[in-house]
Amino acid sequence: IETLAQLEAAARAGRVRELPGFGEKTERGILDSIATHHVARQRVQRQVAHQFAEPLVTYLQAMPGVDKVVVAGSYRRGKETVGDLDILATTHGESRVMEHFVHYDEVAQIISQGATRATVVLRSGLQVDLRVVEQHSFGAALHYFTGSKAHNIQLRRLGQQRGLKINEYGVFRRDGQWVGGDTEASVFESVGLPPIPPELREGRGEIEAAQAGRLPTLISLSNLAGDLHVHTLATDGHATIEEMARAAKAAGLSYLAITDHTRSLTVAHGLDEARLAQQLDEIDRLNEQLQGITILKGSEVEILEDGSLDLSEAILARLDLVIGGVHSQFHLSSRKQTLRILRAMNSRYFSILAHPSARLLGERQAIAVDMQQVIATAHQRGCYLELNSQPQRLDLTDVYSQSAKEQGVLICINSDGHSANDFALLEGGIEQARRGWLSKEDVLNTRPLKTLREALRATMG
Ligand code: DGT
Ligand code: CA
Ligand code: CA
Repeated sequence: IETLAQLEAAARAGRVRELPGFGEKTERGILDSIATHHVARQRVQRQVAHQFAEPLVTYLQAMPGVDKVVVAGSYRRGKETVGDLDILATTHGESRVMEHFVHYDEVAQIISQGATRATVVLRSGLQVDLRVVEQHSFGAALHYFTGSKAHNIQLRRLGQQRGLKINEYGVFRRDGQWVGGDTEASVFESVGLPPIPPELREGRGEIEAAQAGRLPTLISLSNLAGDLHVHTLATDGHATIEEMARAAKAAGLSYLAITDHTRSLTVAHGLDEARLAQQLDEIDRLNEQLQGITILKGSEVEILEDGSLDLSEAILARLDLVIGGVHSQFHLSSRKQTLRILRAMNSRYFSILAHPSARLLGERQAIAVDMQQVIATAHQRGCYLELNSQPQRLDLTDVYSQSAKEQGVLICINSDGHSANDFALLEGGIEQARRGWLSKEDVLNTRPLKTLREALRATMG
């Protein structure tokens, strides 16, 4: 046995316990360690990291002598997955925050522990760094450890051009004189820039945009007027249409499209034309009863392997919108997959391309599709691309959202909700939209109902 994979295979096959000096318990121990090792090396979904970060921050903040506690790194930049958590804290007096940190109940392993820095691994496998920094360095440290590395390098270069040294301790003149770094804003100000939102700090043009006074006003959750992709009990959802509508209203939305799956997606009890027609009647009934929320008629139509849609034009014509998605045949060649999707988008009734890459984080790679062609087709055809808020999807991704925006293609941020609580997921979609430089204007479902209806009608027939 020479590799970890071979060891794992042998332990799984029960061959380790047969060795002299090894038993079943050792074998199980080996398998557990390997599993932990795998988890520790994997990137963690943002939402999962959030579940571990929040209580840890609360725990640290409750410690006497602790002032600020902030999670920096990719987490603060809103990335859809994080490698580890980078926490910064400031303290006063005799704080024992490091001791407190390494004794946190969830800590499985202490990797290192010093006076101002410690690294631990939580039981979940998530690694966490804590750094205690001086108050006057807090902004510089927050900037440095928020990253990204590409952004930091660019900013440091700007500083050098002005004779300034920028590091995690502050901003310094050549003679060593401290000129800033207590706040993040002071770091940006030292190089003549306005503050750049963490979500944009990927070294993809944000510094140039800031210099030119052209940073976008990023979208926020309160800008969303509705959600155009949810499921109900009729297929794989867990709530009725009415429950979903009431929950959408409670979430501050003014319209909601019901978009259940179609017949070919048998695992989700997809609707055939007769069941969809029944649903449309029920929506008419509910719209007469409900106040303060409008239900739109939609369908998440299967894009079949040849790019045709799973329902007849006769029934599609009765809808307010058609959202088309790929849920099968993930392994087609790039040429076939791209042709398939472009053909679907060019259908007579087609409003929004659902979760364009079909990826499931940690589970399924993105399909091989030429996303630039998809964006160009959305532009020509006059349809929209979804940014799906499911934590495992979060797709369209940041780079393509930015590209769609540049080409004038509107994005639709949807929950793809399957239960009444799922509207909370929209926050995650908004975070990714911000990483994609999107403003309110770039997002279809920030429009009031009347404008939205016009925009959808243009895609239908
Ligand atoms: P992750 O953890 O893989 O999701 O990504 P980050 O961005 O959180 O990266 P991480 O944890 O390695 O480091 C946190 C931040 O610290 C990073 O975004 C920028 C800063 N940093 C780390 N290493 C370097 C470096 O070598 N140079 C510079 N300028 N900054 C660095
Ligand atoms: Ca990190
Ligand atoms: Ca780190």
